[in-house]
Amino acid sequence: MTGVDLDALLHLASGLAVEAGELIEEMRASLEGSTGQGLTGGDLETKSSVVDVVTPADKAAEKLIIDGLESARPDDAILGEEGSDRLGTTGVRWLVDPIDGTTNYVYDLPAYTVSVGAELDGVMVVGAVYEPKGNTLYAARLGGGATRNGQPIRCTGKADLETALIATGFGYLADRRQGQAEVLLEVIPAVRDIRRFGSAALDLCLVAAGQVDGYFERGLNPWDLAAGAIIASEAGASVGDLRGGPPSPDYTLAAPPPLFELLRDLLVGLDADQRP
Ligand code: LIP
Repeated sequence: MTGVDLDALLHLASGLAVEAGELIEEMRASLEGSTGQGLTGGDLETKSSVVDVVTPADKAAEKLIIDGLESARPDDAILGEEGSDRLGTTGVRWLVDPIDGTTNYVYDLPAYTVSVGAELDGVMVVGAVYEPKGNTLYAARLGGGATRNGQPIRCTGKADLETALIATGFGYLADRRQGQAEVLLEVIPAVRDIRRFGSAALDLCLVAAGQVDGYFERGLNPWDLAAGAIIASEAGASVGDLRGGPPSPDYTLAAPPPLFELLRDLLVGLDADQRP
């Protein structure tokens, strides 16, 4: 990983995440005004299902971020949720989710974020997640620890299931949600409680900050999890799938090491990554 200044990558990711967050907040008023019924009342574009919506703010925020990346680092690869997909020659690939938690954005609920992460030669090296409603920036670079608004953060040391507060999420397809709910039916009695915030990037940052003990979800896209995963791991959490690999669309699990194994064993026993 020689020759790439990770601090410079993190500075770029953080600046663009905050700028995009400010843009989507500015856009909210005009978008709501255009529909007259708030964003939920308008004819929003959909993707994988009728509940997988995309707004003009998603697209505008992704354009702002991509333009900024291309201006600063024109030879990097980029993958964005709203269609950006370009190859690069530097070994750096950016993974961009312009609004993670789009449903929350549409309903004006607080938990939505802008997520900008970068991998170098396939290894996540920086992550920036900005939560505009709370003006909160989570950030990390490989080997540099994790921060929230510039202050160091650490995951909890939770080592038991019974008192663990666990975040999770559900997909856009009904059969996927059915399988996730069946798993949750077995998890809920085993833990303190469940939280469903609606943004994977935020869930991972809350693990990093010790505001939940663990998080799991099946079916995330690479851009959902990229930045939050390194923020959680730099805050001391184990982050991976259920089979000894890195976090992936198959499964993403994040928790302090003792709890990670307990949750993994529980989820493997439920075939949580084998369901639809
Ligand atoms: C969201 C994820 C969340 C998941 C939602 C959705 P999006 O991403 O961050 O964890 O439960 O179903 O996939 O679509 O808002 O970028």
